Amino acid sequence: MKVTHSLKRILFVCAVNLVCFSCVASNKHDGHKFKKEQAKLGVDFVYFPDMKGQTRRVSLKYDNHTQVKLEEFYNNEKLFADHKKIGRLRSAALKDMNDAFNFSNEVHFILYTRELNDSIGTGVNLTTFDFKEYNITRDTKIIFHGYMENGSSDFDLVITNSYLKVSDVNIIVVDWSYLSGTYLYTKAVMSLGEVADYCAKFVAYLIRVVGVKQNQLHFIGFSLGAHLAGFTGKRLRAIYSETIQRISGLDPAAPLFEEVNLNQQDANFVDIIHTDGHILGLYKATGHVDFYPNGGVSPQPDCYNINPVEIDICSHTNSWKLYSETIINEHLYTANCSDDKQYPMGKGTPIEARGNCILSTDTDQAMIWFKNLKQEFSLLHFSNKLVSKIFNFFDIKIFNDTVN
Ligand SMILES: *[C@@H]1O[C@H](CO)[C@@H](O)[C@H](O)[C@H]1NC(C)=O
Ligand SMILES: *[C@@H]1O[C@H](CO)[C@@H](O)[C@H](O)[C@H]1NC(C)=O
Ligand SMILES: *[C@@H]1O[C@H](CO)[C@@H](O)[C@H](O)[C@H]1NC(C)=O
Ligand SMILES: *[C@@H]1O[C@H](CO)[C@@H](O)[C@H](O)[C@H]1NC(C)=O
Ligand SMILES: *[C@@H]1O[C@H](CO)[C@@H](O)[C@H](O)[C@H]1NC(C)=O
Ligand SMILES: *[C@@H]1O[C@H](CO)[C@@H](O)[C@H](O)[C@H]1NC(C)=O
Ligand SMILES: *[C@@H]1O[C@H](CO)[C@@H](O)[C@H](O)[C@H]1NC(C)=O
Ligand SMILES: CC(=O)N[C@H]1CO[C@H](CO)[C@@H](O)[C@@H]1O
Repeated sequence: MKVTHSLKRILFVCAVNLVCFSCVASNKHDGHKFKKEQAKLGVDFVYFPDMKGQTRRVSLKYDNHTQVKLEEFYNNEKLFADHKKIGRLRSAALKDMNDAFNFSNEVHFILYTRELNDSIGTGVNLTTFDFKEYNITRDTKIIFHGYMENGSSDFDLVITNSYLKVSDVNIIVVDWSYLSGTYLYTKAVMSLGEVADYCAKFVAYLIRVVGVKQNQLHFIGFSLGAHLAGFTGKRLRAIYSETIQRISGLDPAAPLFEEVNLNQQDANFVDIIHTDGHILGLYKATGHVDFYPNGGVSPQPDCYNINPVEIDICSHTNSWKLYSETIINEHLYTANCSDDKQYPMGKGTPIEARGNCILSTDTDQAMIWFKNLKQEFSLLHFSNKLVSKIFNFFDIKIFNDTVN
C-alpha cells in the first residue's frame, strides 16, 4: 500500500471504465452487433452484489438458444407496447379472473399496512388469497425489487417503512426472488415477461374483484424491478385496458434494456431517477420526467471513496436511497427541468412534470474533480490482466457466476 492517494484515484478510474465498457457493449441487445462489440472489447461481464453482500461477476454472454429466447422476449414486449395488436391475448387472459391466484410458487405478494406492522410485525401473504386486511380506501404502493434481491432486501424494507411512517397506505411487496436470484443475468431478464404476466393478472384482480381504483395505484421499481413494473403496466393496458396512475423507476437497469424498457406508455405518469447512467442504469430518458441527480452518473456523492466494483453498485442504489428520503421530506430535492420549471424529485413530483431535470445532492468539489479525471481516461482500454491487478490491490473478492 505504498501507492499515493492520487494513484489510487487513477486506479479507481481505470476499473470504473472497464465496468463501463462492459455495459456499453451490452446495450446493443441485437444479437450479432452485441457479440461483435463484445469480442472487440473483450469484456462480457458486469459486477453485482448478491443477497449475501458478496460481489459476483455476472456474465452477459449468451449462447444461441438464449439469444433466440431473448429475441422472443423483446418481440413480445414490443407487441405489448402496441396494445391494439393483441386482442387475441386479451380475451384469453380475461376468461377466468378467479384463476389469478393459481400462480406457480415463483412470485409472491406481501401486504404491509400500519396495523399489520404494529401488531404482527410481518406482512400478510396475499398469495393465499387473504384480503381481509386490505383496506381499499387507501392508496396502494406496489414495490418491485431488482436482480439478486428479494422481498426482504434493504430496498423493500426502507421504502415500506418510510411510507408507513408518513402515510396510511397499503404496501404490496412483490417477491420474485426465485427468478431474480439466478446468477445468470440473461435468465433473470428472460423471466421478466412471465413475472409481468403474473403481476398484471394480480393487479387486474385488485382492480376488478377487490375494487381498487386505478388512480390509487403507484408502482415503485428498482433496477430490473423498474422494468418489471413497466412491463406489468404495459400488460395492464394491453390485456386488461387498465392504466395505472404512476410508475416511479429507480435507476432502471441498463444491460439488455436499451430498446425495450420502462417508458411513458406504461402508466399515466412515469417518473425516473437516474444515478448510475451508462453503467448499471440506463442513461437515456424514457419517462414523462427524468431526474439526473449529480448528472445521473457514477460516482454519486459518498460513492467515490470505495473500491472500484462497489462504486457503481453504490451509485445504482443511491436512486432508491434518494427516493426514500423524499418519502419523509417531499421537498428535499428540487430540480431544474428542461421546461424552465422546478420540480421536487421523488415522492412529491407532480404528475404534470415533464422533461429532463438536473439537481445536485452534494456540492463536494472533489466530485467535480473526480468526474473530470474520469473523462480524461474514458478513451483508454484496459486489459483483464490490469483489472485483476487492481482487484488484488484493493483485495476485492470476486465470485464467479458459475453457481446456479
Ligand atoms: C450459433 O449461431 C451461429 C450463427 O448464427 C452459427 O454459426 C453457430 O454454428 C451456432 N452455434 C451453435 C452451437 O448452434
Ligand atoms: C391451478 O393450476 C394447476 C396446475 O397448472 C391445475 O392443475 C389446476 O387445475 C389449477 N387450479 C385452478 C383452480 O384453476
Ligand atoms: C407465500 O405463500 C406461498 C404459498 O402458500 C408460499 O409458497 C410462499 O413461500 C409465501 N411467501 C412468503 C414470503 O411468506
Ligand atoms: C380504512 O382506511 C381508512 C383511511 O385510512 C380508515 O379511515 C378506515 O377506518 C379504514 N377501515 C378499516 C376497516 O380499517
Ligand atoms: C433476502 O435477502 C436478505 C438480504 O438482502 C437475506 O438476509 C435473506 O436471507 C434473504 N431471504 C431469503 C429467503 O433468501
Ligand atoms: C437551478 O436553478 C437555480 C436558479 O436558476 C440555480 O441557482 C441553481 O444553481 C440551479 N441548480 C442546478 C443544479 O443547476
Ligand atoms: C473465475 O473464473 C476465472 C476464469 O474462468 C478463473 O481464472 C478464476 O480463477 C475464477 N475465480 C474464482 C474466484 O473462482
Ligand atoms: C416491514 C416491517 O416489518 N417494517 C417495520 C415495522 O415496524 C417496526 C417498528 O415498529 C420496524 O422495525 C419494522 O422494520
